Amino acid sequence: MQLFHSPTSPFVRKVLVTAHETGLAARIELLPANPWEQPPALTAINPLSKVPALLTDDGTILYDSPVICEYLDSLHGGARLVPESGAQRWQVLRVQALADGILDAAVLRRLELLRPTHLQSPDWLALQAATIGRGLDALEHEAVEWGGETDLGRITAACALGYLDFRFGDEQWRTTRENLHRWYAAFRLRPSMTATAHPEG
Ligand SMILES: N[C@@H](CCC(=O)N[C@@H](CS)C(=O)NCC(=O)O)C(=O)O
Repeated sequence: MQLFHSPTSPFVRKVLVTAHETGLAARIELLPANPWEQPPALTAINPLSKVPALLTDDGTILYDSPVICEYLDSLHGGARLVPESGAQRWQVLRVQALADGILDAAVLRRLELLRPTHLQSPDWLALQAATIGRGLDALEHEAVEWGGETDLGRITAACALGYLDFRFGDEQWRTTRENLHRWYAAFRLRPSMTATAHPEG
């Protein structure tokens, strides 16, 4: 399998963490891509020019990260990261959507902050920050019962928290979110997380 990859993308990291958790990491070849440059090799696979995008061994094209992660989850014989049915399935998918939404807002905020200061919109930045804050509060509620087990929702949550530390490290999301803080302190040490950490800086 070939995965269009950027080391700073939290959505790519989510796919890689999933690959490690399912024992499939060694089967994935990483193809470096800067999606913002809209490289033809990537747009030929994903017309949206977003990473992650996956080309499977039989030539099937898959995006975005929820689809790729469910595909990987269908390839292994261990416990499913997305339960196949029942209330647990919908809970896991909801947490994934929540954490993906936090990431969408965080990436938008990051992009706005990369623009020249005089072009930045304080209202837009405040809107994204508010979305992230409410999302984290909801995750804090979800995390009340989280222990050492994993699933795709928690993998996505961990990648969201890792991205906030990576890009907004001076902001104190932990201060008012004791459950998340406790849970993430342990989850971030999983081999799947340490093997996929964002680069420094
Ligand atoms: N919903 C997508 C989001 C992917 C995404 O936003 N990726 C960013 C990098 S972090 C990207 O490639 N952006 C390029 C663009 O929007 O042009 C997923 O879950 O895979």
